[in-house]
Amino acid sequence: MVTAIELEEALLPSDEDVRWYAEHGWYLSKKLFTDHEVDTLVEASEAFYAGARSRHLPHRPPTLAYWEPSAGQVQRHNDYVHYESDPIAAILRKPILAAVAARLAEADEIRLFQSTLIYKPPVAAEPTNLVPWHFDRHYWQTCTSDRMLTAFIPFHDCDESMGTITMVDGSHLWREVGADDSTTRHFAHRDPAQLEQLLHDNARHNGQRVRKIPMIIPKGHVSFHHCRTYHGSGPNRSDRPRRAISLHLQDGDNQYRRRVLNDGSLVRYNHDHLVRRDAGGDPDYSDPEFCPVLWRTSMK
Ligand SMILES: O=C(O)CCC(=O)C(=O)O
Ligand SMILES: [Fe+2]
Repeated sequence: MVTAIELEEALLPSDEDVRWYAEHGWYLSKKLFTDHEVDTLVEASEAFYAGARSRHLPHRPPTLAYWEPSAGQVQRHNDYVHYESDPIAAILRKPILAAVAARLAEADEIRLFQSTLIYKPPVAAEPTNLVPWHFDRHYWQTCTSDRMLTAFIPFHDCDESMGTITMVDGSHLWREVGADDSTTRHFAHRDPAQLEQLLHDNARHNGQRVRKIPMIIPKGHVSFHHCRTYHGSGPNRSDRPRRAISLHLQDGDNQYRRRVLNDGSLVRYNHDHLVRRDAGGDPDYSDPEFCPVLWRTSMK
């Protein structure tokens, strides 16, 4: 008889999958969530959009993404959804998800870093639905770790017609050119054409061409990407909303670091306005209220 533990182990990336991720910078998981769990995410997100909160953020940090109904039919982003919605957090905390991340990142511990609830309305020409090329490490310059990664969790089968997440294969291994302080700004505040150009400049600098891989993600499966993998996504040309959560994850070693821009100003991530301080007075990225531990290998 197959035990529950063996079943779950079969969902983990194999050694070959881990090597694949190291080489390509992305990985499509097996079915980690049941249909029921995914359907619960749809219901809980609709409740969230209608105003349901388990608790509110104590205050809104300056660059918080926070869609509200008054913004209308644009792409919706809501950060800290794991903090504000217990029904959603309960599913995001499913151990197998972070166990997969731990294997990929080759880390003993995985903590939640951020979660963003995302909704692309089914409007083919909606400009805000486009996610320009970027990599997540740019937003996390106050982090010490280069092993952070993101789990992209759609709430349904997700393909190109819905504007699924698209990876630039192997780009996490590139050396970056043209990086300046503007890379710390979120893609929603930058010019997409300029970002497309920057992607191609980077490929050329590394003697590579841009290979775009749209992730075809069946319901319950999860797409993972390394924090230096370029990715983006296109319009939602389907007749249904594209619903997802981007779950950003940190390895146990990640910590805050001071990062000063050329003009002398300090880079600040939204956590820096919310989390507790460590012994040295710096933001503590292991504050269990905002950045709970999701997996420790010793928990196995
Ligand atoms: O919504 C998308 O297609 C991209 C989301 C994203 O940038 C991420 O998961 O890091
Ligand atoms: Fe991203």
